[in-house]
Amino acid sequence: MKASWDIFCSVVDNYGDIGVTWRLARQLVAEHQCTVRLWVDDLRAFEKICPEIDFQRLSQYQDGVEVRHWPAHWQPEAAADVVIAAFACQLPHAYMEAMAERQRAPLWLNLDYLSAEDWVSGCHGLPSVKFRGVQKYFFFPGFQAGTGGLLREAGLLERRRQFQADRQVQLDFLQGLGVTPAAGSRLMSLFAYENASLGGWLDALALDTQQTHLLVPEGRILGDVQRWLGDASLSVGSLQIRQSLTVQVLPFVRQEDYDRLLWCCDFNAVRGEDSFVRAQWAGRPMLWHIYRQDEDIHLDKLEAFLALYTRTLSPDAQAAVRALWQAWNTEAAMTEAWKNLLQHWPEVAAHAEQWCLEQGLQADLAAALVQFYLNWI
Ligand code: TRH
Repeated sequence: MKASWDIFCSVVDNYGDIGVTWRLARQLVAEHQCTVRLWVDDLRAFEKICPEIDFQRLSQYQDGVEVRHWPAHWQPEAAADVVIAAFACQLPHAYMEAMAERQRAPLWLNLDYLSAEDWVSGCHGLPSVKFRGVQKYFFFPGFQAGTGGLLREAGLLERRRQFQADRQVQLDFLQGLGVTPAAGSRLMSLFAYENASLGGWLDALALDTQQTHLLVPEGRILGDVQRWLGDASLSVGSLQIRQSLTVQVLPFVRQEDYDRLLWCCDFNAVRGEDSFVRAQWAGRPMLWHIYRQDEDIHLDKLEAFLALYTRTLSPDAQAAVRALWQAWNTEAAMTEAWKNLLQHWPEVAAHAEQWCLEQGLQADLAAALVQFYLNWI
């Protein structure tokens, strides 16, 4: 009998928590034939990335996953063989009791945040706390050997390459979103938190000799885009042109379409955790807006990733990527940093594909979880 899995997702803010757990749940069902319940406390956030979700239903099936609303008042439920608390969320006490009462204790894991820091491989898989004899373990995603790897569905990179090799398929997809990029223009996507340095970047794009078509899914950066354009009415569907720059606001699309959007673009600005990984699978140059944490500890995470990501670039290209990412994440001037990156474009573009290939050689996170369970039993 295949193992049963319970994945608990508490939506703190934004879409990363549900984005990651939904991807994982689907993959465990589709590729490992697991029985999966995904417990989510905010189905409205879920609906944004998967429009089929009916936020009023307590229980529903989507892609073979049993999606359960995680209620404020927990009703008794039998515990599964494997229990995943995503991003250190606190399980209902009664559920923990149910875990302890099982004849055979479940495997209990905390699926942690993604980080490229060195300590991650040393902590991955270590025991954490115990509850009435049930041991919890740390499970860390990561970029290096010894970590739990990254979420990557089977055949993802092949599908991405086929899509990128077919210009017509891309144009049809973009047309479905109401996007018609001018021939020869640079297509870019922008998904970010509020960022005071956006204006300087948009200035550089507007004054560039090459045309840019910038696609902005609705969200937190929109206020900064509005301010730069001087158009407070900017909303989904709006298209504005300033010199060489066309800015178009897109609706928030379903997760699969967001992937396709990333695959279409020559450059992707992404944020958080899940879109950051998806941009890497797109194999295109990118810019990461990291989720801000207290005492600036996110800057150490940024540095750790940059060190790993840029290590095979030439010193000049390395400095250019580093300067751009640091400016974006410290809200410093972007104009010169962007112009400098353009000087190294061919190298940075080739490197994005190379990095994707290298990361694609690792075991993916769902497979690593299943293996961890098999080793544990
Ligand atoms: O939304 P985020 O900022 O989530 C963040 C991070 O995960 C962060 O680490 C976490 O601590 C915080 O939430 C609470 O960024 P992220 O991780 O990229 O998640 C966005 C999800 O939304 C991702 O699954 C992609 C998806 N998405 C769509 O499905 N459609 C869209 O149009 C867009 C722009 C995104």
